[in-house]
Amino acid sequence: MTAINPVTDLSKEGDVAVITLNSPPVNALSANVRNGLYDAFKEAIADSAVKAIVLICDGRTFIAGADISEFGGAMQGASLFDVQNMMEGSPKPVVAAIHGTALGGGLEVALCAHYRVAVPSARCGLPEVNLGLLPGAGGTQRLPRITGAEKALEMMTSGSHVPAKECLAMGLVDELAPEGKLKETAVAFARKIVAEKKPLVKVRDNDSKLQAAKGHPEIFANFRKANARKFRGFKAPEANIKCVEAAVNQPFEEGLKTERKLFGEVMSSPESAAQRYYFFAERQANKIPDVPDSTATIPVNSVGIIGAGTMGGGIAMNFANAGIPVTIVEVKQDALDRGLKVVRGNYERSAKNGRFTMDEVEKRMALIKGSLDMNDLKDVDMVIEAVFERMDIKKDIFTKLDAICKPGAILATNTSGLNIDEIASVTKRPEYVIGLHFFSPANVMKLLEIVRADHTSKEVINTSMKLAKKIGKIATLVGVCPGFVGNRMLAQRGREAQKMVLEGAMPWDVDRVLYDFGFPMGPFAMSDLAGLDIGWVKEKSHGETIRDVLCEADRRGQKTGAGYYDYDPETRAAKPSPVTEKIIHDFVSKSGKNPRTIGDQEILERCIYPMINEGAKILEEKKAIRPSDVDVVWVNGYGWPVYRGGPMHYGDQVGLDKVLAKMKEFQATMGDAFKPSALLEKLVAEGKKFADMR
Ligand code: T1G
Repeated sequence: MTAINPVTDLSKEGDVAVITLNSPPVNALSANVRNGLYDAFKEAIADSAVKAIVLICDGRTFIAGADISEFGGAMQGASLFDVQNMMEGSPKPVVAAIHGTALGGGLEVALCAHYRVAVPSARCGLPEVNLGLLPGAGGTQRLPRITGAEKALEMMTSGSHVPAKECLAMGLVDELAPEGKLKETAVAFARKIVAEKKPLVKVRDNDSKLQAAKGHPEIFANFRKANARKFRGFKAPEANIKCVEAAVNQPFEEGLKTERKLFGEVMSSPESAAQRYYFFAERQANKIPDVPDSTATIPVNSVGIIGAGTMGGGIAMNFANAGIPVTIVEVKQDALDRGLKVVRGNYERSAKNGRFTMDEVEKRMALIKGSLDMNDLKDVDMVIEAVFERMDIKKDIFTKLDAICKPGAILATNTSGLNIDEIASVTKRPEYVIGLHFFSPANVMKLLEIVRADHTSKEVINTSMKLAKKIGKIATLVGVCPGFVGNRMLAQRGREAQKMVLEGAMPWDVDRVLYDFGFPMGPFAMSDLAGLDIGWVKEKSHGETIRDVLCEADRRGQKTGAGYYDYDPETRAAKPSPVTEKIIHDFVSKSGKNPRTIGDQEILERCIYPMINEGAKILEEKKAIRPSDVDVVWVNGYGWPVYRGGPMHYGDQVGLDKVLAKMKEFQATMGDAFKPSALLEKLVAEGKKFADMR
């Protein structure tokens, strides 16, 4: 065994050289790895005793791509292309041995080997599109030559990690090795290639799989059309599609040039900068400075849920999906039956859509038990309360749970903004009380705001963070304050959206600006979807707000076919409503105000900048650990477009000095709702960004 460099070893199994990478955590193609590969291949190729070469990785995975943390910096060491050309041009067979994930540059390296062997648990993919990029090391030209154009389009624009068995079927992998026997299988495979004088297959030379797409531009046109909604706002998907078109219509080397040109364009785009920022933001969110990963955790093998409403049912599904038995407690049988029926309906719909079998539906339903007796929760490890947002009701429930539940059981609340310290104060175990704020639909939305109360213990925090990962959630730890992080900032946007309508803007103007910005839906369309009559009491309504007037006119949103918008009875498409327009005009003129035209830029700034400012206040008050956590909340819980990174990243991209100046301008004309936070003032004064606060 020769150590080529700190992360690369070269050894020999008889006449087969084995190059082993070991660069934790994911053998990313850092300068060290590229140098190691280059020198190791050079040595193995020059060694006359070597008849074949196997490339394998130690640790949890094969190469998971280029080292994203190197992007934006000056390129050091050997170039990836030199390594790839060395491999592909090798006069001796090169076999890539894949375990874990061969992703991005990692798969592109493997595609320069002459053969690939993988264990069944391995997965391969080109997920660069998730970073706002495209495969920039020949992957856009080599993958279609193996999978055909259509499969390559699907893989490169979805970023999917394809299981090894499917890769074998596609020809992306040549042989599967038994789990745990990858190296020996790859070495034997290499030896067989030599013995049988098998050809040194260069993927670049074989474009037979591309023939089917030649002269069929409709393949690309249809693909673009079918995904237009999904790709809206993103730059990278179109660049990936263009590369596959180049693979079909251009010779390999020309296609490579097209790839390099487009790679340069997306790499320098603000969208990719935002998506790369976001990649690390999500991983940072797991790290709690004063709660190290090694902090003890409490086993959670059974969960109780109070309330079988929309939230309770959705929350229960997350645990059943992870194989954790759940007991849902309700007060009335019909409410319980209704809740369990909704859960079964959700599962059956997933089975109908082919996500899993009806057996799986029964298996998951078997893990969800209903009860009308809170005492049935006496032995569970964790209880999550998901009832009506009233403090008195929550305090009553926590008082009872504190008496019923075993010592050491975690008592969590799904409140979306009430004071958790106050809830914890009615228990004798405030250190076991925590907020687990799920987002509706709770079985779908990825975000989980984990709310740390004054007495919540580190064990309970670490347990909750790890449990979030186990049930497939992206968690951020936040502090107790009204609305926590997400809803607190949402209120800023909501306030300004409502105010601008009272000043003359139409709801659909505000929604269009936020939709064009990248949100899936604007606040008024969202209200129509949720129902304008949530919390509205007919007897107490006297036309004091536009919403009152709309509800009094039985315009309660999509469910009544009209709200802020009119909804087409057939297609349910929303269209601006002359009725609402009249209601707003009458309401504004009755208030004595003169409606004015509000420009798109003002609409955007008045909706977004107060959110950024509120995010800064949240950081000032230490209700969030870092700016990127605020961004994780918004991207995962509130539809903030990931190609804009999140409100805090967007503030940095716009320039905090501009945000501050605009806030001050608005404050001068519209009052202290726009008062800049001290942190925003401080960062601008120091010429710093939120990104400098990490
Ligand atoms: N570069 C740098 N660091 C990386 C990395 C990468 N490619 N991938 C992961 N990490 C770090 C991550 O930040 C974390 O660090 C740790 O590894 C574990 O990651 C030329 C241009 C491989 C499926 O997009 O999808 O190749 O927080 O928590 O859940 O065409 O990581 O512990 O300090 O995510 O087990 C293309 C990105 C790059 C794959 C493992 N590749 N990675 O998931 O662990 S662009 C990707 C992943 C490219 C070429 C182009 C996942 C994973 P820390 P983790 P995990």
